[in-house]
Amino acid sequence: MTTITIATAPFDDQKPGTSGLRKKVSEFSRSHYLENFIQSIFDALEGRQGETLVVGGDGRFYNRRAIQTIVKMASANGFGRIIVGRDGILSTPATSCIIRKHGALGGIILSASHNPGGPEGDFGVKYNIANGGPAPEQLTDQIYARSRTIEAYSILDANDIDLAMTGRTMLGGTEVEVIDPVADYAELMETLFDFPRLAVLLGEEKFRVCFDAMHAVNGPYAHHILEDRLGAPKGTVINGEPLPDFGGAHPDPNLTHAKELVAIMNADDAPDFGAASDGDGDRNMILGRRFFATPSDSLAVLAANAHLAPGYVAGIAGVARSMPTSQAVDRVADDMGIPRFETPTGWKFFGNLLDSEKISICGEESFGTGSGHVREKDGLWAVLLWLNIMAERGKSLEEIMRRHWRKYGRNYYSRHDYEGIDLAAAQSLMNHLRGGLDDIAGRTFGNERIVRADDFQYTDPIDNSVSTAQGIRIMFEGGSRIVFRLSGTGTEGATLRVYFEQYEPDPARHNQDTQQVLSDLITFAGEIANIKERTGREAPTVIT
Ligand code: VG1
Ligand code: CO
Repeated sequence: MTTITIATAPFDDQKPGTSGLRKKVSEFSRSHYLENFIQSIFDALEGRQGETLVVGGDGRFYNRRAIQTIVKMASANGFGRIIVGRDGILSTPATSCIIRKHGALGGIILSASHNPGGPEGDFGVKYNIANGGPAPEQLTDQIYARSRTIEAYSILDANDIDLAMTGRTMLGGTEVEVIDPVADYAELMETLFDFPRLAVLLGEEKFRVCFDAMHAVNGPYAHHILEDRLGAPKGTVINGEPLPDFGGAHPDPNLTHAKELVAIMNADDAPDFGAASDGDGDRNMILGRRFFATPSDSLAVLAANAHLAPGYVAGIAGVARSMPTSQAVDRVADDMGIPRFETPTGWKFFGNLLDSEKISICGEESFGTGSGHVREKDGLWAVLLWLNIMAERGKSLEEIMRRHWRKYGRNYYSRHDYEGIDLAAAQSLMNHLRGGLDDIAGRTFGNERIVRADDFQYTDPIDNSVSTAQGIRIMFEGGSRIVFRLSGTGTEGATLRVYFEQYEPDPARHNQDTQQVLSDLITFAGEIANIKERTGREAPTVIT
């Protein structure tokens, strides 16, 4: 087996976004495109000789092909050991767990998360560092810079490895180990949650669960943990087989895309608890019987009740949420007297806070929640924590949520997405808002005064790195907010996200329709940003 060096030329569009590099499969499968990006990652890593690299993906189209290429390149680039999930499968949280447990230098996750898959769909590459978390901005900037000057990449001239069988083989001077994708992760979950108690709950005929894996990566994890380990009846997990095109669906766990689960949970004989996760298994949607827990509310409930699970029995150190996430969790932190942090969108910003143990629980409005057990958001973890809380409380999900609102008040919350709009129009909309910030502050809207309008900027309290232009915030006296930002994960045109939040302390007013409550804010946002005129859209594509 020999290492060969192949001449290449830079692509100018390999800038990682909110969560790695995402492109259409047709772009990723162009000659040298994947190889250039992988070599750029390796070139940006110091001291990789002899180190361990974890490689896996969400099973989408092009996953296996890409893994064969990456394994041969990692060997040629001096990695001593490569750990690969069987059949190329590793969820994002499991990859984070495996990097940490096996002392790897890092890991490569092949996923475009909740974006559709298949030959016409999307593909993506994320690099995670030794703490198990997404590469911080300084590193992704270096990777991007390298991709602009790359002239060659190294790859081993070798046969493909057998991904179907677990076990070890040598590839050149590198040991390649194909592992069971679920085992390490399941073991970690068992240390965090009361498995015997969960087994009693899930084994009871009067408590039923439906978990929709959306034909994505979490199928094998959910089958193993919920059905095999905890004894939930077969059929508890639906759409449990990962498919290269996710069965033609959009593996995004929200009320729009997880239609099958939503129908099941709205039926007369609905189960007690429903959940779905996304393409790479890091997101979660939580449903009760005919009841939807918003991700922001779910985060607040998990923070307030985590101590009921064995892994968090000593209490939590602090919490963090991404800036657009509702302030519900802030009220919990203030009540508990623990610190809270507000970070830019993207899980990478939680890494330093978790490493330094300033926080234990964190989350995003985009169906992401997690804790210090790994350095990624974790869909199945959220499900198990909810179930552990429900087992201890002995109450329905809706009742737990309503009690929470009675104690803390309710943060009505919604996000409106305008997907696939013209990029130039989207940028000019944001620039226009940015330019008008000074005029916006001090204005009155209805009964509420705007107390502040700014472009969110974050200084990491650990390494003091500064991230600017993270979204326009308009903040009202009573705590209401409107946030505007452009997505950093799309692959077509631009996606405008507008986030709305309004606080309601009075329990007598906790039964209202969310869009109705927020309607004045929604109208105001449309006017202030000229959304219709600038995007040409009458209404959002997706409302969550
Ligand atoms: C979106 C979400 C963000 C999340 C990111 C990655 O980013 O808003 O909260 O961290 O996706 O999630 P953006 O830039 O499109 O708003 V995942 O599960 O797609 O890796
Ligand atoms: Co995801």
